Amino acid sequence: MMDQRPRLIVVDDEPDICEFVAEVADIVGYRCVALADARDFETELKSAPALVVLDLMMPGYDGVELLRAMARTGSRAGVVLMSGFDARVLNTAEELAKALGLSVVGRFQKPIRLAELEALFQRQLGAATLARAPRREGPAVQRQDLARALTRNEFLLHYQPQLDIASGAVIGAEGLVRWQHPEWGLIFPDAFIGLAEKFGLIDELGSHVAERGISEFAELTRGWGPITLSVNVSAQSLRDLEMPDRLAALAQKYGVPPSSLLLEITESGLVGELARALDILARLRLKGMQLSIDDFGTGYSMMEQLRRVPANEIKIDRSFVHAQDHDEGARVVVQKTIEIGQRLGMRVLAEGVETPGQLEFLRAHGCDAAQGYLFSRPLPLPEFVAWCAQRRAAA
Ligand code: G
Ligand code: G
Ligand code: MN
Repeated sequence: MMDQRPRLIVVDDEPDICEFVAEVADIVGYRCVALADARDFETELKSAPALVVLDLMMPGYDGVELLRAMARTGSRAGVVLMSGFDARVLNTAEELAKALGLSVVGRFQKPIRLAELEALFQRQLGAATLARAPRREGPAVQRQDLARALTRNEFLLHYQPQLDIASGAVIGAEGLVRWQHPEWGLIFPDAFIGLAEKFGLIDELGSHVAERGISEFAELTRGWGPITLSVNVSAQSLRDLEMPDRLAALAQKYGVPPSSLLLEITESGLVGELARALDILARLRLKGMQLSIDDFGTGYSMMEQLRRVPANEIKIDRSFVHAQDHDEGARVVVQKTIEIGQRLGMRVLAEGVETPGQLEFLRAHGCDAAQGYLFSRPLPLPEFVAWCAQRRAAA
């Protein structure tokens, strides 16, 4: 039988890297071709790979030539760039690839972390499978697909740990929804949240996610002491006046203190009917739940958000956390956000922390908490349980 798995090509002159990438790709579900020598690259491109992972700098050849070859042959593969050089080289290569009409889906500075690579491959695999799903006209996912998935209970949560920076203790987790489709495999939220909103199914999906999260979390953390569960709230659900009562009832049903629930709100939640959104936010707090401002710093007015949302936590957007390495502006935003948040009595959490350097910077500026691939990618429940157990045993 033909191997139906999407193909992935990795090109790197370091055999260890090739092997590492190939192993991760295989576990996630790709058929991988590893090339230590770039001469065979164009031949391999003919097999229409879904992903191409490229080292930018190889003896006698460079990644830029390979990018040109991809453009010349009209390749539609997602490109993942790797480099041992600093971030600026990657920036330039990424700009070039985009200018050539290629789609850059990831970039890595060596050393490459397993968690990051695995997360990227999984996400792309879901997208590749959806793109190839036998489809009618119209959007890849239709209302009936989502409605059926709700009745079949196909939405589940992956959990990503959140750590106290000073003590290293696990203080919470963010629950992130995934759709486990029986044929298409694991699908990430970018591919269906917007559609659920459009089809008017987002409130129902939100309730599903909340119930699943709260019940699993209650079971999991029994006897652990205080730990919080964060869930993302769609901007649209800030029009759903029943939401605070529904969440409070769920907390009660599963014996979870409402204060262990953190609802993550983004700025877009405040652009609709403001009075209604504020009514809902106020009542969530009055019922004992906590609020977190997600993606902080990316909105048009941070001050306005801080004034309006009775938040307990600010999550610094990962773009600022990453740019910290090479962008003074980003460093200032991070420092000032920590300062302002703490002055206003909020906890400040940095998201998307990927390197020890980023963590050190955050620690040096007194940031409270962190979340990111440096610690763990979002994990399926059993793996999250194992991760926490190991972490607690090591402490
Ligand atoms: O989980 P990922 O790893 O892919 O998340 C991508 C985006 O999807 C994030 O911006 C996150 O806020 C959003 N998201 C994840 N889970 C949920 C959810 O349960 N509800 C809503 N509305 N958005 C979610
Ligand atoms: O804030 P929001 O809910 O948008 O963020 C959640 C998203 O961030 C999810 O897609 C999750 O998989 C992703 N994510 C979590 N940790 C990291 C990280 O360290 N780096 C990057 N690039 N993404 C991360
Ligand atoms: Mn979030």
